[in-house]
Order: sequence, then structure tokens, then C-alpha cells
Amino acid sequence: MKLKAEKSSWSLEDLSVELDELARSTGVEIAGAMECMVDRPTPGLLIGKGKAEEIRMLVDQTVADTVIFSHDLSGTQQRNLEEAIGCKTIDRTQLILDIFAQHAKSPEGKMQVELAQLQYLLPRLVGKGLILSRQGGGIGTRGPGEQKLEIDRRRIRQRIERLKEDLRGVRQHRELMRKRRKENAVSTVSLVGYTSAGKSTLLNKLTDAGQEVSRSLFTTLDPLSKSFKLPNGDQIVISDTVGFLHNLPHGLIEAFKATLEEVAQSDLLIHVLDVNHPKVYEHYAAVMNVLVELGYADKPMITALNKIDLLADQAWLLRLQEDFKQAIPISALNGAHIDRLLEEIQKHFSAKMVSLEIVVPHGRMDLVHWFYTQGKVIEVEYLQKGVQIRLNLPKHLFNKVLSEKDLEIKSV
Ligand SMILES: Nc1nc2c(ncn2[C@@H]2O[C@H](COP(=O)(O)OP(=O)(O)OP(=O)(O)O)[C@@H](O)[C@H]2O)c(=O)[nH]1
Ligand SMILES: [Mg+2]
Repeated sequence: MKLKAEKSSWSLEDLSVELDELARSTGVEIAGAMECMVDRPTPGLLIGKGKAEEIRMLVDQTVADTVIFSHDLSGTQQRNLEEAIGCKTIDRTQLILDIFAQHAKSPEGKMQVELAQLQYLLPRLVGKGLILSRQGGGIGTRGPGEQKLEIDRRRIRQRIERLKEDLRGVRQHRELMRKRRKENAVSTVSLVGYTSAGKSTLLNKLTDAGQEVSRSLFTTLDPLSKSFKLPNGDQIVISDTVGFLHNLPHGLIEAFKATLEEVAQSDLLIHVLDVNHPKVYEHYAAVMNVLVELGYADKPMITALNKIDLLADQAWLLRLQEDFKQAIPISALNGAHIDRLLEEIQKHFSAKMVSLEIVVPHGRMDLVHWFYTQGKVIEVEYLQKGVQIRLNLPKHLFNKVLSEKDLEIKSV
């Protein structure tokens, strides 16, 4: 049972379809729907009394046990609505949190979801009510690891601080891993995109990641990084990330910042788009908005037009290719044009390399080691005056080469 009360560039019908998908992802059955334009939201109830009564009647008729609003509800509105309608009432954010709670697998993922849940709940604990009375089964109540959320405000604050601290610890560990990768000059690529666009399917196609893939939304919550060899032999690390959604509540983005740090550190993003989805343009915009909000929008990006195997209408693909000029049409499922995508990735990284031939004097083995770790050594020859190396080196390191007086640069 749901009701929409939102004005945006998405039509009511689009919002309705998305809310359906979200609700189904939690495994609920949809008993009915009602649309409602709210011109003047009321602080107490959001909607008018008459409308609330209509919903109550629909709930009675359909024997629904939960009402989901696509609009965010304040704590007061939620309580008043529950009273007026006579059954549990949740909003879209709670629904999303519920899906997240179902899908969080790693300790980090669970911590992030719990943090987001508590941050959502804290301002909604109104009045003196210290005990949270949202027990019982069903959606909107699931705690990470099925913990019951019966904690008072003070303890919630303490728990939030604790979770933040623990997450900082996880972040530091991740930072260390990234540093190691940087020291080894490994290029990193992150898969980003709307939820269900096919990011994990693509990672599975490229590597033996074995990531869970599903039709339901937000299947992936934990980032997963896998080593991968490009056709030219270069080793890169490719990371799967949490999917985005339009109008993603800010608190959720905050909570998942740690996960998305993989994106921050990436040299290149692959934006996976589901071309078979009628809202593909809106999905693109939503993902770009989140990237802007996170400050990652200026990262180099390759757009992959995924799921072309499902497209009956080739004119649609042509239009998309017209609008996304450099995009690569692929099928992550059957592997179509994956070679083109890899070529594009390769091209990106080789454009950032400079080819060098140098001679390192025998006393400077530290430099030989440095070239091995920072660049891609193609050929080595031992001469009387030193070690002659032919290699590709990231352009930004070229200044260091110039500053080393001992080096003889034979060609660039
Ligand atoms: N036909 C077809 N289906 C695909 C393709 N890529 C992914 N899918 C399907 O799309 C659904 C979502 O795929 P996932 O790989 O889980 O998508 P995701 O982007 O990782 O989604 P989240 O982790 O939920 O953000 C699954 O049912 C996949 O089998 C494709 O190229 N063709
Ligand atoms: Mg996924």
C-alpha cells in the first residue's frame, strides 16, 4: 500500500513504478496504491484529513498492514498518520534503509546501515518518548542483523559516535590498502551507476569476483575490489560500488561515504547505464548529481550503455549514442563489446603515460627499483655504464626523472 505526495521532474507514475520496485525489493506484496498531490503540506499530517481517511478505508479494504509514503515524513507526521490511518506508516527513506539492512553483509556494511538508521531515527524521537516502539516484523523495523531498535536517545547518540569511530578504523585500513596500491602504481577503476544498472554483472564478467547479482535494488552495499589484467598485460584494480538512486536521502549518502571512497581514489570511473530502462536519462542525471554532491564529478569517466541484448528498438540505442557521444554499448551479461570497453580503458591509461629510454648508473639501484614500481618496464639491458631501461611511466612522474642528475635520458 503506498501513496505518493511528491512534485518533481519525475511524473507521479514514474515515482509509483520506482516505489513499487523498492517495496518489492524488500519482499512485500503491494495491496494497493493511491496518488495524492500535496500543494500545501501540513506539519501535522502532511496530507489533508479527508485524504488520510481515504487511505484508512483503502487499508481496511485491502487488509494492508503498512502504508509507504514516497515523501519524507517528520516524526510527528508519521505518528499522526499512524493514528489516523490505523496502521504502521513509513516513508521512502525508511524503505530504502530496510533494503540496505537486508543486503548489508560485511561488518562494515552493517555498521554503515545501522549508523544511517540511527541518524534517521534520532530527530524523529519526539517528546519524552525515550523508548522506540517500532518493534515487530515487517518492513521499516529491521535492524542490521535483525537487532531490535529499542534504544533511548542518549544511547543512540553514544552508539552513533561509536559507529563513526569504528568506521574510521575501517577507513584507515582501507586507506592503507589504497596507499599500497598507489606505491605499486596500480591504476584503479570504479564502476558507478544507478542501482540495478549491471555493475556487479560487469565485474563478474571481467573477473572471478562472483558478486551477487539480482533484479532487486541495492544488491551491492559493500565495495569489492578485484585485480584485473587488461589485454595489453597492464594490471588494474576494478571496484564495484553501491548503486545510486534519484533523490537519495542525504543521510544515506553520508553514511555510505566510506564505501564510496573507492570512487574518490579511482583514476577512472565507468558509469554503467541500463539502456533498457525508460528512465535512463534520469538515471544518468541522478548518478551525476550524487557524484557532484560527493565532489567526484570531475573524474575521468567512460559511459557504458549496458543491457543492449535486451533492446528491441535499435533506434533508441542510436539516440542514446547520439546523446552520449563517447559511450560504449555493451552487454555485461553476454559479453558483447566488452573488448571495446577494455580498449577504451587501456586508451585512457596509456594517454597518461610517457615512453622513455634511460640509462641508470650502477650506483643508483634505488632508481631502477623506483622505475619498476612506478612504471611499466618493457626492456632492460645491462651496459658497462649502467642499466638501460625502456619503460612507460605515468606523465606526472616525469619531472622527477628530469630532476635526477645521474640519469641519462636517451629518448622520450
Ligand atoms: N539482459 C541483461 N541483463 C543484465 C545485464 N547486466 C545486468 N543484468 C541484469 O540486471 C540485474 C541487475 O544486475 P546487477 O549486476 O545486480 O546490477 P548492479 O548495478 O550491481 O545493482 P546494485 O548492486 O543493486 O546497485 C540482474 O538481474 C542482472 O542479471 C545485461 O547486460 N543484459
Ligand atoms: Mg551490484
